[in-house]
Amino acid sequence: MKIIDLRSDTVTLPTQEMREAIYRADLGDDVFGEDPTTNRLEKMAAELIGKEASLLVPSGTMGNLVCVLTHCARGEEVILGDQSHTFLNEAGGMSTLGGIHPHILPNQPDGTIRLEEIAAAIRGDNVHFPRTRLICLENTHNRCYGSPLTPEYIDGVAELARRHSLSVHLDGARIFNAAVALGVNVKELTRSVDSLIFCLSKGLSAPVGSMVCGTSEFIAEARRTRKVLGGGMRQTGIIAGAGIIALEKMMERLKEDHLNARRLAEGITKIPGLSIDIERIKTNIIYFDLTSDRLKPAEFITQLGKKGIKLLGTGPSRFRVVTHYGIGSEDVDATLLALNQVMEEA
Ligand code: TLP
Repeated sequence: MKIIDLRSDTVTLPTQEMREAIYRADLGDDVFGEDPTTNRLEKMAAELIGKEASLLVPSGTMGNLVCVLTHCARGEEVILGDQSHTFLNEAGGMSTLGGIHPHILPNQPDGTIRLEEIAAAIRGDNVHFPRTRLICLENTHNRCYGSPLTPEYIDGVAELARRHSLSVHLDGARIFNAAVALGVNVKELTRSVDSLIFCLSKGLSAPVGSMVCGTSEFIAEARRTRKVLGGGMRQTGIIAGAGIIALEKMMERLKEDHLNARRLAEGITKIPGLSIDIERIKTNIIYFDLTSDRLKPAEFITQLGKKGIKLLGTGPSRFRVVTHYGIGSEDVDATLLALNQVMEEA
């Protein structure tokens, strides 16, 4: 039976070309800065994203942590969304390892945080308060239905940050999905932030790796922070080789994932017992709810699993589905058929 794995775009397997690039990669010791393939990837990534320099890290989680630890000292405060991946899903790394204080503000349904709420949250100079140091944004916003933040919004936050001598970090794990969905050059989404990460291992299908991007000075410091976290790796050309193919070849096709997500979402609107807010589907992430009480959520997942469909439960009766390189148009049809059958059989 064919397995259709919709749990995440992290499940993507490397393409044949990536496997060949891994096999052929020129290698050296990256802690000495001597891995030629990694050096090439870091240069490429920085140019593509419009920053002076970049740094390969093993994961998005480490990338965000490296950035937060590089920007902030112990006792300083980070303003971030209450639905952000960094707040919800990164094991509290900033406070566990950095003594950094997260100050959460509500994410709006489109993934933004209201400017006036950010402005009101920035601390004044008072001995009672932690010092605000950084604002973090997320684009696309995973928990907010993969919503893309616009260049205008990001620039607005950055302008506010500048006025208060704060920095802005962007968790751009899926930044290319945002650029494709908005039809803008990715540099428009990154031009005003001080640092960002993006992931090679999600929609771009590389097996491992994320890139931290910023000024040369910031990246030099981030390299030290990465070492502290044990993220200084050796012959990383093995990872970078696939990463280069991800940047060269895998971006154009992200629009297919968005079309497949849209078609899947439209199909779900027609299935009795399931509910979806179709207007919110703009990239490759879908959330929908089970509204029928004929089926328990756990049973819903089990029944779909028996038909080869894997999805993620993300709330009491809420599910997440993510389209990606491993999902073709025929898989969208098969998923809709399975969803219909499971609901009819209930
Ligand atoms: N997200 C994963 C899970 O952790 C939920 C997923 O399947 O979506 N930022 C964002 C916005 C992310 O969605 C993720 C991964 C990360 C950072 C962390 O990346 P990794 O998994 O490489 O540490």
